[in-house]
Amino acid sequence: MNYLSTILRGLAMAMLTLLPAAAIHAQGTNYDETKVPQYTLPDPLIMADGRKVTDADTWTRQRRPEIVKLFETHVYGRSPGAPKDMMFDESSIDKQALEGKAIRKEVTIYLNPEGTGPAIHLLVYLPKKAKKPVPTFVALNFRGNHSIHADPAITLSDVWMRNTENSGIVDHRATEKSRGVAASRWPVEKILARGYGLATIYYGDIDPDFHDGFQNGVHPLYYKDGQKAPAPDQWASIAAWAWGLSRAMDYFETDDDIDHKRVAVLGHSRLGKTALWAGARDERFALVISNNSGCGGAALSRRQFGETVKRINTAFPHWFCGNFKKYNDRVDTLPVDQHMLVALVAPRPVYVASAEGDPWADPKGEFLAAMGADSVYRLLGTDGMAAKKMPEVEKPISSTIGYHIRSGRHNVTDYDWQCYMDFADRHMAK
Ligand code: GTR
Repeated sequence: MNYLSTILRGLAMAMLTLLPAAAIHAQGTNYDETKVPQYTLPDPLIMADGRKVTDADTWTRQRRPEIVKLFETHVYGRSPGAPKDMMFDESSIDKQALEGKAIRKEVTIYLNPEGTGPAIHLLVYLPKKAKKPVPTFVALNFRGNHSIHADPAITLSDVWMRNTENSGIVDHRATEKSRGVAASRWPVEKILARGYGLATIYYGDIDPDFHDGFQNGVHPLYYKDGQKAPAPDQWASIAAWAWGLSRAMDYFETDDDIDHKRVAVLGHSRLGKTALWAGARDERFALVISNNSGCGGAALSRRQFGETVKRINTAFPHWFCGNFKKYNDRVDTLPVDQHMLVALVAPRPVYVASAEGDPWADPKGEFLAAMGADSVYRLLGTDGMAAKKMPEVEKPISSTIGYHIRSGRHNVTDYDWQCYMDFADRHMAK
């Protein structure tokens, strides 16, 4: 009974906070462990032609690219490379931000020299007292850069955003009242005090999160003559957001204050799915963190517990590539499952986090996907995941594959951040 009420409370809260009406569902959702279908996961160490991968070189040269391609073709879609002539405009730098504790930079990333198409606004905070380039967390945000901190000097976003309650968003645009509305998820001062930088972009700068047939956002910049929408194996929104994170990395490589070899990419929920795909594709990210990413993120699709592939493709037709829809009613035929996404991060440290009151994201499925990457991590000479079964609440596992489940609902909390920074201290040493 207790568990049930935690589940119900968690669900209700999750729906109330972020979700558009279309995402309110639950009917027919399976939350019963005994009703999880029998399934066999594809083995990350068996090539499509049946050969067994027994050495690191074969993984790196053959199997890894094969799996990347499978995810591109069937799940997220192929993305273009980096634009040739990007421009970085450091539009503001304040060396006395946050009462002298921080350096704040705002950088606009233009995707071509004409500055046409979306402009991506990157907000960076660095610890003022750093003597050398700082390791940095980068994460997309849901409600605009100005929402992560009440700092009045952050430029207010002026692009489309979802009307969410109590966020000061009026007619899909941020207002002064939106400042700091998401601050509880972004412990900026604590991050800086521990010697890390923090960089963030509003995800809607890259592609607004509604289905318009891919007319806004970055997709049209890459259409061939006459093309009106991505092909079924080309990028949709999650792949575009992940691509945007790589553009932030392009900028970090030019900024001497940031240690671009020690950048951790992090994301929550749909942006956790995005962080995993970004980290899987772009090996410049040194560490990858998935916070409550669920279906299409860290959770195994084959379990069909909580949100399913069919449900996500129906509620959010623009998130995954066209081909992913083919698996709505036959996830067992997917050539990949999400443990292979986690495995693509190997041997770099990866952290998967769940919340007890977030059954929609299938905590157990998230744990099993993290564990399912263990064989690859070990093949590559790391300690993989130092657990065979799901740990108790708030007992983090801090091997190269990290994991925790905490109490509470679908959210990003100080506890999560504390675990991520401990994990980064350990695996991305300063
Ligand atoms: C939900 C969706 C989840 C998760 C969440 C979020 O509606 O079903 O997969 O991504 O949104 O991003 O907050």
